[in-house]
Amino acid sequence: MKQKGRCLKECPDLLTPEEIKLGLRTKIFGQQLQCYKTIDSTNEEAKRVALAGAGEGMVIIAERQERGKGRLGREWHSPPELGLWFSLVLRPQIKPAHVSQLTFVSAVAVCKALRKLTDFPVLLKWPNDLLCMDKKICGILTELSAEADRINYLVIGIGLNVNQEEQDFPPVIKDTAISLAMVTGHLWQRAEILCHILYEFEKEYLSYLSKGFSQTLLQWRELNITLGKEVIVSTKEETYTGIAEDINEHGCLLVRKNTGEVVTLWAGDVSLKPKAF
Ligand code: BT5
Repeated sequence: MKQKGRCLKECPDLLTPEEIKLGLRTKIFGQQLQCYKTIDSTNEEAKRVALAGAGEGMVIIAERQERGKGRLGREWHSPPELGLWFSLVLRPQIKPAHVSQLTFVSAVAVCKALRKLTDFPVLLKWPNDLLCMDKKICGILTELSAEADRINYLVIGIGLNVNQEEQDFPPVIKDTAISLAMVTGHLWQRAEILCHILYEFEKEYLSYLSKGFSQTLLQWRELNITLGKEVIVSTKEETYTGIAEDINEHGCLLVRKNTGEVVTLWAGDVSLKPKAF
């Protein structure tokens, strides 16, 4: 029996519009699609096409990114033909202040898609990481163009490690990164995974637009690894430890510092404090 998404020797792992469209079950997401062999960053290209008028649901995908990026200009390692590096153009009619909610909508959607595909307990780490076996398997980068009171467009970039082996990661992330193949012990067909993700993402997005953020939050709370844990918080200004108590309706993390003060965290890096033995 063919396992979902499993890569068989006789079927090459192609990431072409034809291959992707074969498995697409969405109405909007990915119906317009541009595939590149090499690009600077799919987020950058998505912003360019959005500026030129690309409609909601346009997907930009590349085999390889020369300048794949994370938050704060950090590098996203995007080697050729081993991962899914793609970006989606969205034009939601929501307040610009609510834009970070979309990062959570996409994280929940990708997490659900991967859990359905692999049966592995993929977990969410605030604000934009997906972890498997305590290592990062996927990162999400949301970028926004807005006026004071309305969104022009939003780009959500998703980087998912799929078929890398340990030696494919550079030394700097070798101990903290993992791929689907490393977790499951076999290679995957990226086009099929992409179709699953786009399907879950569209469902989650439409449900968010009609029902609001509260049900995303409920799901995020169920799938996350951050809440209730002792965490180390690093922001531009300071580093401190505390307990991650909850997230609020904007997706901010509420951290109780050891002094008792509760901090509302809009951005920053959070790592789980290792337990002392
Ligand atoms: C993120 O940033 O996790 C967001 C990554 C988004 C990448 C996608 S790929 C498609 C689209 N186009 C782009 O140019 N970007 C998006 P952040 O939380 O800042 O994490 C970045 C950190 O993750 C780096 O500093 C490394 O430590 C680590 N890292 C880099 N590449 C990685 C990889 N392939 N797997 C796991 N960790 C990685």
